[in-house]
Amino acid sequence: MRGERSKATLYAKRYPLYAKKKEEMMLDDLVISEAIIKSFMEDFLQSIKLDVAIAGAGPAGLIAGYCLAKEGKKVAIFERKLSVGGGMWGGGMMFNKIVIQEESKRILNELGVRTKEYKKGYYLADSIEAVAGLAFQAVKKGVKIFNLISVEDVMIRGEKITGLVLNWSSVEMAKLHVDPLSIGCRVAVDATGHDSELARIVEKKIGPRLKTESGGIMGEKPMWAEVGEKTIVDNTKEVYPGLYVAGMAANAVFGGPRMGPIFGGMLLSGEKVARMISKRLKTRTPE
Ligand code: 48F
Repeated sequence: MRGERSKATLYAKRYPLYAKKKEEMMLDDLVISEAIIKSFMEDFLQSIKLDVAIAGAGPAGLIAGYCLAKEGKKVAIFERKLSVGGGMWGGGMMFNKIVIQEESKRILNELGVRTKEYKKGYYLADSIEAVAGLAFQAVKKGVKIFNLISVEDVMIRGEKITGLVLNWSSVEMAKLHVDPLSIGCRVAVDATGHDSELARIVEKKIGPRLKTESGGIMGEKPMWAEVGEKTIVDNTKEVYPGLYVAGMAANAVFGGPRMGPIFGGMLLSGEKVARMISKRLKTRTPE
């Protein structure tokens, strides 16, 4: 009480214009800090053992997380950047509109994102609205998104992915020599986009043992929307025991073309990977 009184007196002296009446609540900077630290730590600890760990909060990772959470799975997404949404914000060449096809329109509409027919079979959406809708609905369904955290390695036990190895992106950017921390998962998803970073890590660490034709990463092919949008769904699958690829990472790993600012395939790929994983987790005993 004495401390509170002297704080109030000091405040009144320094900032007479803003000094509040005694009965008004005063904001305590330390309470703000404590609230943030405690709540973050609780979330992080809750995520130390997951059903599904997703690397990358682009459109494919976000929709995969949303669909898995809808099925009651404990899922977290780790995103390197400050913002989620990956390559969706910028539409095509910074014209912030995206195009989607008939089959994937229902996914955006389920999230409350508006779509407008441009020509038969082509729909437009505002890229900002699309990212906001994806992120908001994923979080509301129970997906925990950790931004500013990069996946820098994987854990492999008995020829199966059992977890992801994480570090602050700032540590990575500053090239600081700081050891990471690990989280466990029954299944992991590489939704890191063009760089297919998780599959790349597996290839680098244990050799060409991916489920691709060459055993290694086949590499993304030149732009071709028609083919890219089809192959991305076919290429969404398990690439190493316990590791699935979704979104652009799927085409990068299995050698499909890129497709530019048409995003229907990303959404269908995220939805497909969630369906495959849900089925797998239902039929197998906890690993
Ligand atoms: O690149 P990104 O949007 O991948 P996507 O969900 O969608 C691809 C489209 O945006 C576009 C396209 C459409 O035709 O081709 O490129 O497949 O999102 C990938 C996210 O993963 C993050 C990255 O910052 C981005 O937000 N990411 C990449 N590597 C890591 C990572 C990592 N090692 N750890 C954590 N996040």
